[in-house]
Amino acid sequence: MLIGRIKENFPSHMFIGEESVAVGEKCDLTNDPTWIVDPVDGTMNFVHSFPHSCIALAVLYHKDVHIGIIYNPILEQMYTAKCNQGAFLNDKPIRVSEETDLSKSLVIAEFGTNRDTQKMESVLKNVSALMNKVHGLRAMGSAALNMASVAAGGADSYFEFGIHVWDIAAGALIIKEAGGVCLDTEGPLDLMSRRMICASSEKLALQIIPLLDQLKLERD
Ligand code: LIP
Repeated sequence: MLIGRIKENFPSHMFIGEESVAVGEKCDLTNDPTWIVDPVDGTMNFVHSFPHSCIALAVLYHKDVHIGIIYNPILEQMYTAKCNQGAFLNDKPIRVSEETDLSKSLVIAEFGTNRDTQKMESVLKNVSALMNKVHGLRAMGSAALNMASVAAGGADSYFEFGIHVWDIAAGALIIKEAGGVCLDTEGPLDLMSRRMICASSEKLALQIIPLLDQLKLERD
């Protein structure tokens, strides 16, 4: 529905959508104006009526995110950002926390939904590597809302191996506009690399990265 309505107004634009890729469409990020759509992020939560799922939408041009929107329709929370114009929750400005000390940080270490043995072992290694080094660990089941929580200062960092471009594109801009950082665990952010860490500061992200198991995954 979203893609159909947007196409009526922008017929030449490109689209990448979780559901479109699931039915065989290409996941090809070019320099063209591209809308990246995840109609339901946190699907497992949605199925269980756990009110932590959302719609995530990003608009990219030359592979840079220019607009990011994450909307939780259950709790009526709308996170938005435009490039160089700040980040907002329901039109009120948001900002990342000022925490830079890992031992005082609330870190989101998402489990994911893949039950592949290597993936599950990697998740457990990361949880056990971090458990006694952080103030608290969380996993709430929506990549986009996890990023929104870091942007709004409710959590200090979130990382995951196995996410897709539609899970993180909108959040990447919202985090940046809220003053935080979003990185690949092996360098600058790469939206297609299937791994990402975001944090209130680079200083905090760089304390977490060396503790993580670098799971190798096929790119989007
Ligand atoms: C899911 C995420 C979840 C993450 C999974 C998956 P879906 O998205 O939001 O937090 O752990 O890797 O990407 O499938 O619900 O859109």
